[in-house]
Amino acid sequence: MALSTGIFAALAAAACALNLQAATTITVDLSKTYQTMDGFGISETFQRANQMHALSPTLQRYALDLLFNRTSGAGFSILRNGIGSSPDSASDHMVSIQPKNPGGPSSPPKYVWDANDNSQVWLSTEAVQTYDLRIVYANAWSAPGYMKTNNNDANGGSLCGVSGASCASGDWKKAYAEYLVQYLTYYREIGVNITHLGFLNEPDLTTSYASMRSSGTQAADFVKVLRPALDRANLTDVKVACCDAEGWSSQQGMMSGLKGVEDMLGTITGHAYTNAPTSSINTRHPVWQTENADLQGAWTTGFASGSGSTAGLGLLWAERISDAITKANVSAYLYWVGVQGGATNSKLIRISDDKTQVIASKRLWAFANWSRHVRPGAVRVGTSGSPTGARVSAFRNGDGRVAVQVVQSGSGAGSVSVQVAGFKSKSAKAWLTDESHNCEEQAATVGSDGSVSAVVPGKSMVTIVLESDAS
Ligand SMILES: *[C@@H]1O[C@H](CO)[C@@H](O)[C@H](O)[C@H]1NC(C)=O
Ligand SMILES: *[C@@H]1O[C@H](CO)[C@@H](O)[C@H](O)[C@H]1NC(C)=O
Ligand SMILES: *[C@@H]1O[C@H](CO)[C@@H](O)[C@H](O)[C@H]1NC(C)=O
Ligand SMILES: *[C@@H]1O[C@H](CO)[C@@H](O)[C@H](O)[C@H]1NC(C)=O
Ligand SMILES: *[C@H]1O[C@H](CO)[C@@H](O)[C@H](O)[C@H]1NC(C)=O
Repeated sequence: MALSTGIFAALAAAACALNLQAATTITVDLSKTYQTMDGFGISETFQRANQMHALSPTLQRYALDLLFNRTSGAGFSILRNGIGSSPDSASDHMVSIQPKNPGGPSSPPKYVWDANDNSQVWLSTEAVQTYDLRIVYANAWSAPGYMKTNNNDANGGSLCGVSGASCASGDWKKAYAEYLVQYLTYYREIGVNITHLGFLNEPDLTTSYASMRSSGTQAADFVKVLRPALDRANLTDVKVACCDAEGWSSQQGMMSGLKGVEDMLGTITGHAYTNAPTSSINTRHPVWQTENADLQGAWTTGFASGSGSTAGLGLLWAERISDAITKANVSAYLYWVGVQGGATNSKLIRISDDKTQVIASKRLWAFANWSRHVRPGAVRVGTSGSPTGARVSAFRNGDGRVAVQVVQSGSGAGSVSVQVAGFKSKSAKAWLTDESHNCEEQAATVGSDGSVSAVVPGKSMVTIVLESDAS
């Protein structure tokens, strides 16, 4: 290895001390293409954005940078907002833009807009205007209670008017569609274009917070009304997302009911709680994993070890993202919450109890390893060869750069030589995340044949980015 600076020499010495085996060759095949990526993201729903907004200006900026900055943070490309359905803002409720029944489904609507939306207006504006985030996914957990069979936005119930759900008050499908269009219109008026719209969250779960049941067929009944309502409002570019089921197989199970509205849908969305994304969903649309987290585990900042819940370790999340992308064909992977207080791993970044600190976990840096270098529009390409114990993936970005991820779950250190057919690397960089590094640049050596070599420590994630003469 031709190492020029002291730190690289030190790294090489460390690598030698680890007694490296011969380099493993990873061959990237740019002619074998898979899904196109939309990216990575988080949510600040249920008033979590209020917690961020309440921080001191310095900490607020630090937290925003950690989420959206491509050089000092994760560079997330997707923000998932919550569309309120509650009659009030008590506890962590997301208040509806029509908290009171206007008198029936065909009565003139009585919308109320506070231009704040639990600080999601502030957060979205920052993300879009300061950090150039382009994908805003607005997602309703439920319709307001008066539109539902159980007259409550919580505790399940169904939208009045979908098959098998009739109500004395009438059919609310069109009113719900127009209500969602109005929410998007408010955002458009303040300069934030919502690009994706979801009308269900975990429709397979009845719970004490905002929740609404739906089968695939019932979702299709509503999509037939929602799509034309969006088009009438000139929101033709907005993609309808469905259905954010609680687990992957549950979402797979809803697909047959959606067959008839395939043309009206834009994105298929599922969560990974009850079942992980390990196989693809049968659709021609991009598929997103839109919510997953170590919900209740004790707070940990560790990568491969450390105190707290092992389900929150960064390396585990790097592995999960890799599997969802390579096995389940996902175009996006979202954690649940980005920033909030509290002692669990339900978020990537913790606000300390005294609110004087914002603490990033290694989960954030695991996401950063993906998100910074696999940008919206990147196409996943074929690879062969992998160090023992590692997961390997590769993408060609829109700017021509090729990003290769090596997630090494094993404890053995090694080195890799990346070869891309028909692509002569001009320069290359590698970034390391492990117990002691957070996406830090390390040595990547371009050989005379254009291949690139880098060290992959045990229990680490290394992203290698190659730039060709042509790119
Ligand atoms: C991102 O972070 C870098 C490094 O701290 C900083 O120079 C840059 O201004 C930040 N970008 C934005 C959009 O705030
Ligand atoms: C939002 O979309 C409209 C219509 O396509 C477009 O005219 C406008 O420039 C977009 N605004 C932003 C901030 O991207
Ligand atoms: C939609 O666009 C058309 C053509 O620009 C315009 O005439 C119409 O008023 C728009 N409708 C709405 C609801 O904005
Ligand atoms: C993967 O997703 C893309 C859309 O992003 C789709 O066209 C393709 O058919 C999917 N492949 C598999 C194997 O499901
Ligand atoms: C991945 O995350 C680790 C933090 O553990 C960091 O050291 C490394 O630089 C990251 N890699 C990239 C490519 O961002």
